[in-house]
Amino acid sequence: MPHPSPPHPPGGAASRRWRLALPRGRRLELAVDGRPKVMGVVNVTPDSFSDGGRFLDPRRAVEHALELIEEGADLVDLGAESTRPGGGVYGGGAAEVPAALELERLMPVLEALRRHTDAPISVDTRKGEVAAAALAAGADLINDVGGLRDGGLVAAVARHRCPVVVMHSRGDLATMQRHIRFRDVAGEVAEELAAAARRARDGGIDEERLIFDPGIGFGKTPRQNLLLLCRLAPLHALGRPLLIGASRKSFIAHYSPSPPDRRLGGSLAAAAWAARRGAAIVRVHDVAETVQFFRLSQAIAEQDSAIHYTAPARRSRPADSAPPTGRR
Ligand code: HH2
Repeated sequence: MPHPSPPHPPGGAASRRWRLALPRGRRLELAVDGRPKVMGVVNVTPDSFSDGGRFLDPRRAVEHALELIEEGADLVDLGAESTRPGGGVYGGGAAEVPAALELERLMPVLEALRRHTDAPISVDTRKGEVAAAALAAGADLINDVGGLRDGGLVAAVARHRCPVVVMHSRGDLATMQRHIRFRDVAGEVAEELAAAARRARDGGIDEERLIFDPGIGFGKTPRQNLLLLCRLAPLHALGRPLLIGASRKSFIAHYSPSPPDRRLGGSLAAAAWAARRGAAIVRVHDVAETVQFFRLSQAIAEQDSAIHYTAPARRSRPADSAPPTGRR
């Protein structure tokens, strides 16, 4: 008798879809379906933890962003300030960058990239002044690792009616890895993101513009990062799409010592768990490899569900143990 399918791993989130409106009438379709959208990282910084200095030249940064789109990135994330936390396993934190310098690095890249592509462009910033200028220059969404603590940023997002990634973190970058205390990390992160959602609502941002992110590596121990990847249910209960950014982060090296540019295996393992637990977007440095990973995972899964598995036979010699009639 045919068996419907072999047991799939437990813990998959219920399937859901969202259509987020982008500026100029475009849309970003997101879903919980095991195949997250891939956000490619472009750091226009001298000091980012994994690619600092590589794309500080605006031409190189634009070329790199276009390469990532060519490789299959669904959206790109431009950042002009490193947000590497200080303390713990992370060493010294990144230096805080004044808005004027962040804009000086960002704007030539954003403006040129906007002329070359219609792909969604996200800008990774914590500052209202930078968010407002970026949105006026054609950015499609804001990625705020500050969790909507800057009133100017909230106002800019509300005015432009664009999506915003609201990432969880506590305290400031310099100290967040030093005083880490959670009793129930996923539950508390979800509660604090719900508080950010209230700040959004009070500042005039519609709920349907929010994307939540637990902030892997931001004020969390390596084990807490694993716990978050395993248990996204309290964040799903907020009812919005989730983004996970685990790519090349230091917790990978905690379990498998390696420099940032040798953490692809760990990054893919984390992306796979994020997908399995229902992330709608993964933020990654290695776009081609991540896209290939998800395409193959999906192809294997589809093949797997097309196979008619047979129940263990009750006869003394089951049919599928008969000697092969041809070469295998
Ligand atoms: N991580 C980093 C930066 N921005 N944004 C979101 N939403 N989620 C993240 O996990 C996240 C983020 C850190 O990575 P990177 O940009 O490569 O490094 P740096 O901050 O040193 O530039």
